[in-house]
Amino acid sequence: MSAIYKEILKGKQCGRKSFAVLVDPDKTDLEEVNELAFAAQSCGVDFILVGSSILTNGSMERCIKGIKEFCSIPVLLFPGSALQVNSHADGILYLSLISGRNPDLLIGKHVISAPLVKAAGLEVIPTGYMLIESGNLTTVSYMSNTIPIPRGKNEIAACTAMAGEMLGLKLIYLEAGSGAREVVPEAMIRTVKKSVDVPIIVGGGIRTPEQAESACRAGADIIVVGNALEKDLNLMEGLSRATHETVSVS
Ligand code: 1GP
Repeated sequence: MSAIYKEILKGKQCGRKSFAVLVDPDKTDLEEVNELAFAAQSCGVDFILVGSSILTNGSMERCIKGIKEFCSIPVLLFPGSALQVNSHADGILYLSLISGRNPDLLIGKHVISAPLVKAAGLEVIPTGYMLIESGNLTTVSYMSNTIPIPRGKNEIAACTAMAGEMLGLKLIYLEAGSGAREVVPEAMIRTVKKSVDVPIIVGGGIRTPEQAESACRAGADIIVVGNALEKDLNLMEGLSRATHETVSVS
């Protein structure tokens, strides 16, 4: 089994929660990337995700190199398109947007990106990506042309995650969307957690240690934060600590 996924599974098996930072190459200049990587190392961040729904003037390669210069944390691509595949990362969350019914994001883009991913020699982690309604229209929902799962529909979320697991996906990512007004509901995380054995990632709109802790208690194995840290890097220590100190009660 591949090294990064093995670590994720090990964490889940011993109830250790992981904290991941999302870096948007478009919104972060090189100096900020260096600073973030340095802080991530000292705050015990487990993974750094790099990617964005849309990339205008940023460079994946420059961003990944800027991270690796200042820390030894595994870098995972979190790609918004095949253009974001880059061999300087350690692995890729190979996303299938299973909450949506856009065939391009279920298989079309994969057909295009597969040879690039293979040539890049990345560790591939097949991930069921599920958008959850979060109070506002998010970039990812608009760009993917898909409707998120309604907040109260825990059973739909659970069945979607189960189907993803049965299709062989190794992670389930519950996504409220970058900068979401409302985070993924705890009850939904709890229901999904009971329905699948694969690790669960939760992200979108998490701004406080309390929110990270609640998501972990509900059953998240990995917490992802991007936006809040772009605004204030000092939040990293508290978010990382809250994640690492929390255990699931479900
Ligand atoms: C977005 O889940 C990630 O894809 C992180 O969201 O930027 O809102 O923290 P935020």
